[in-house]
Amino acid sequence: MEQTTSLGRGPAWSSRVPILIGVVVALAACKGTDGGTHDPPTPAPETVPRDVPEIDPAHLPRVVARLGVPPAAAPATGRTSPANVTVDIEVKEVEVEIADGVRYVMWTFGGTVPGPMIRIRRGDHVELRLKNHPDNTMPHNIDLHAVTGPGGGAASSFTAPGHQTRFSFEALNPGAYVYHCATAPVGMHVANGMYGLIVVEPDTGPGFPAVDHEYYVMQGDFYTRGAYREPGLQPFEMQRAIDEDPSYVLFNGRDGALVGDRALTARTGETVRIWFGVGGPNLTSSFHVIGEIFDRVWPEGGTNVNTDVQTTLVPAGGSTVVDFRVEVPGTYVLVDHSLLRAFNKGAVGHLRVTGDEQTTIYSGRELDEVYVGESAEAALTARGAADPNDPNSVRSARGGSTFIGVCSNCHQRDARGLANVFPPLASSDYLMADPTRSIRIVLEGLSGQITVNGQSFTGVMPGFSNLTDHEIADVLTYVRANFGNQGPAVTDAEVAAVRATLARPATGHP
Ligand code: HEC
Ligand SMILES: [Cu+2]
Repeated sequence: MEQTTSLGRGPAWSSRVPILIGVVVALAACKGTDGGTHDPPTPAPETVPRDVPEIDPAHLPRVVARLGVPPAAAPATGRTSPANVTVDIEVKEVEVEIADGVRYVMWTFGGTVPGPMIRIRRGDHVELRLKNHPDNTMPHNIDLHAVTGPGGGAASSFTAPGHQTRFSFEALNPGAYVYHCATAPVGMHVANGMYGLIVVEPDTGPGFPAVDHEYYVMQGDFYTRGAYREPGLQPFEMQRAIDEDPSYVLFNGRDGALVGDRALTARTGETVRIWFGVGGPNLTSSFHVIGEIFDRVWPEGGTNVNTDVQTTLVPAGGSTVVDFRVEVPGTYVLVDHSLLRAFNKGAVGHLRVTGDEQTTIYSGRELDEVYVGESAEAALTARGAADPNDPNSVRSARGGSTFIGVCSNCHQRDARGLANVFPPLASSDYLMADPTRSIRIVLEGLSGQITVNGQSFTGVMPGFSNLTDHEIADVLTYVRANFGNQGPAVTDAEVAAVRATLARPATGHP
């Protein structure tokens, strides 16, 4: 459809949405009856208005940009006329935790990944100052996709450690734009966390309609020498980056940045907006919120509005803006729907919604019954029966959750397996014979012929090295003390010792 006709820089995006939909529906209807001869002519590119007035920055009011520190979005400018906006950003190279027990040196705009969210208005004159902290080791610069001019400011802002630079630009186009460092090797600077979003509010109408919560989330891929969650200080691994084989795919630069205490929050009945960008350097994102539908999306951070979207594709160096109303309380999971990135590389965040149940929209209890079922009773009973003063009892109970979530998918809820397919863990002579071997099986997987309780199996179990030492110790303690088995607890240290003997994944990385 030639949506460009209705999408000049006219009225506010919000008020234009229903009109646009009306036009599209009407045109579709025409097509159905007379073959679509009513399609409006596509305007020649030169008629797309570039009508930002000539401004003299000296006569504009001076304001200092209020930046958004992730996951908080920058506040709306609240302005109805252009200003001369100062944006100050300091580059800091900092050693941070990328996952529990895993350290990594991030190169950052402002000390965070992503860097601060900048928010201005179309027609603003922006004075951007980049400071490179004297303790830094590298020169850096900034390329803002919102800039019209060579390199988006990169060459003008090239800054050595212990220096600062300044350049100015006029924001000609509205939208949500990525900025990033563009110093060679560019891919490495971006892979080390040097990106953020700059939002240019439209200068006509009220801009982005007001919502109750605005969050700022960016996805990036990271390339450490060690595998996902392998502890210690992990150096950047260039070959992995060239192979586009990240060990981590993360929201806001850390495994679990938006999980648990750090989850995004809202109450039922409220509207939520996520300014979502992808820094890359390599991967695109199939951005999805499990259990929600985006009521409104600005695809690619541009001017068009789409409605009722499940998953929106965001390019590397691109963005999207999604709005949705939350109706039902519970935890909603933000993911890259390329799901192994989510569940095996970290691209998971939580939105925790509190408020009254809305059972006509969603009835959680019915689903609980269907999914948990009575065969899980043993596990649930074990969890409930944990003696809080007995550490073994507590850890065995926690292991019950991992058993249900991971192992029971194949070994079955009652741990009796499936004849000829999945061997039993219940009363398993094979499991109980050798605790160290069972740790290795969980970490590395198992294939080839084995005999369990006199029955022969020739299957393939994948490894679960993504589970932490703690989770593996707990689940083995649990299965070794339930389902007709009786054996001592497995400790974190035993798991760590076995993990240390594993060959590195065969990716060619030392
Ligand atoms: C995707 C299916 C799958 C999942 C999930 C799975 N396993 Fe297995 N497991 C298998 C298969 C298949 C075998 C047999 C492999 C063979 O024949 O060589 C096996 C074998 C085993 C064995 C050795 C044989 C036995 O019965 O004692 C143990 C121990 C074991 N798994 C433990 C676990 C634990 C603990 C988990 C959860 C962390 C788990 N498995 C998750 C498929 C799975
Ligand atoms: Cu840089």
